[in-house]
Amino acid sequence: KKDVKVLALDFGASSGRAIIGSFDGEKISLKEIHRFTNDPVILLDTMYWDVLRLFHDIKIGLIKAKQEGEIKSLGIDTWGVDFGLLNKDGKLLENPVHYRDARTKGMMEKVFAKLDKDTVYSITGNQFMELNTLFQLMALKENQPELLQKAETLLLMPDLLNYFLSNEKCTEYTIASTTQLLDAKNKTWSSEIIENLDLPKNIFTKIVQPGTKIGKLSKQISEELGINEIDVIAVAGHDTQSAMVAVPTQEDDFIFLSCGTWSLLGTELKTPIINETSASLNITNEGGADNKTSFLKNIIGLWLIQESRRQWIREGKEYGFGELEQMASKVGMINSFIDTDSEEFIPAGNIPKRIQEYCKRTGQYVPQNEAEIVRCIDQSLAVKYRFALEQIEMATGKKYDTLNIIGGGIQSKLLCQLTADVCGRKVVAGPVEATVMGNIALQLMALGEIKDIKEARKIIANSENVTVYEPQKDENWDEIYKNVKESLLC
Ligand code: LRH
Repeated sequence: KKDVKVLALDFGASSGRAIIGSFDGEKISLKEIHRFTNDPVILLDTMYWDVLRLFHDIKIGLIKAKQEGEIKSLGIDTWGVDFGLLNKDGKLLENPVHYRDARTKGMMEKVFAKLDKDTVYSITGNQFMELNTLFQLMALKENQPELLQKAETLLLMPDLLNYFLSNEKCTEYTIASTTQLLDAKNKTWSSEIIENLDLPKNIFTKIVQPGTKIGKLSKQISEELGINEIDVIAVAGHDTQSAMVAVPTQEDDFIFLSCGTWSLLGTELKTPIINETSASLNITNEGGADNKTSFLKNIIGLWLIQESRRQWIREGKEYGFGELEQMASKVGMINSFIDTDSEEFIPAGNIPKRIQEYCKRTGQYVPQNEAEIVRCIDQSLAVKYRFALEQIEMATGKKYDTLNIIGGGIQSKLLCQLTADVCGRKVVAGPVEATVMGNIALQLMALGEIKDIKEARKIIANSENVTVYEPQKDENWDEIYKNVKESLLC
């Protein structure tokens, strides 16, 4: 049997990992060789990504990979929207800033004063979120114009890390589509947006499709680490889109929920839907692999639990995620729901306190302890998933009976079951390492080992077990959903 090995480097907002994928012609098996936390650093008044530390962890991953036999290539995926700026010598001008930094406050209005909201949506088809690259660049224009003047190149996070490894500067298409600067139909940078906002046009690099071999590991790094100059492949640089490749289905029409720090719920389309309905529902069109479009809602996701956990650690109480879910499943239904995407939950800080204040303000039962807070988050996410699902159905005119959940969030059985119950649909959960699986499959496609995405999905379905959750009717979820929707979500 054959044994082709590639290295996936997957960076989430809370942790990263280096995983070797081995393909024997039928199945992909994974071996995690390095896992590390991704800890943003607040310095003075700015929240940064610790990009040097992340690059150091790539190097550790590469060193550990040496023990695994011949590796053909590597691929990197990260979260969306964030970037680094390079000067004329190709050096980093400033540490990349975290999308949760407050610099984008009020920047939407500033952008819309120059180019109206409808035009921006009709070009990009992107959901408006203050954290999008467009609004981050507006913040730079307003407050650090000298930085933009000095910038010769803008590289989004996966492209920046690819550049550090290979010296090649380019922008991968799926990550470009998270910026709100891309023309969704032409798949090119939008000169209309760039010119109207007076952004420096020259900083944007050429766009390459996922699956492109962009270069080799640089001589300098291969000498430093004592490894071969393997291929550096642009996978779907946007983690959500690498994950999409791993949805274990052979259907053309399906609903997915990519469940990690963020929850991305939507469907896959051949071409973007950009019309009045999608605009009024603020649904995003994101570029995917294989020229597909992901038509989805960005929902705040497990960030609420991750950041609550950090808060409890700050208070001297350290719980594991599994432990928190166990505690929450013992609580049973409580009369406390939040709109998970309410503004106050975006910045880092004391999320449990903000949840309690929200429940008090809206006249509901106030969760009293860690277990009840997690229960409230899981119930509220499940309600938000149904809300998003209905919006996607409204905009596509289709009905979907199964929800495919992929990513780390499926480790919470409580969340999967609640989602099935509240949505009244069957949930198929898996694979847990969807992003890594997709990243690996895209490398194998670039190497000519896998034919296309359909084959990749079949191989991945063959490689991983899924868990099915049937909707239970132990609560009157239709009624509860209707009440929460009317009082909190509309
Ligand atoms: C998820 C994600 C999501 C958003 C956010 C910034 O990791 O990529 O799709 O773009 O991060």
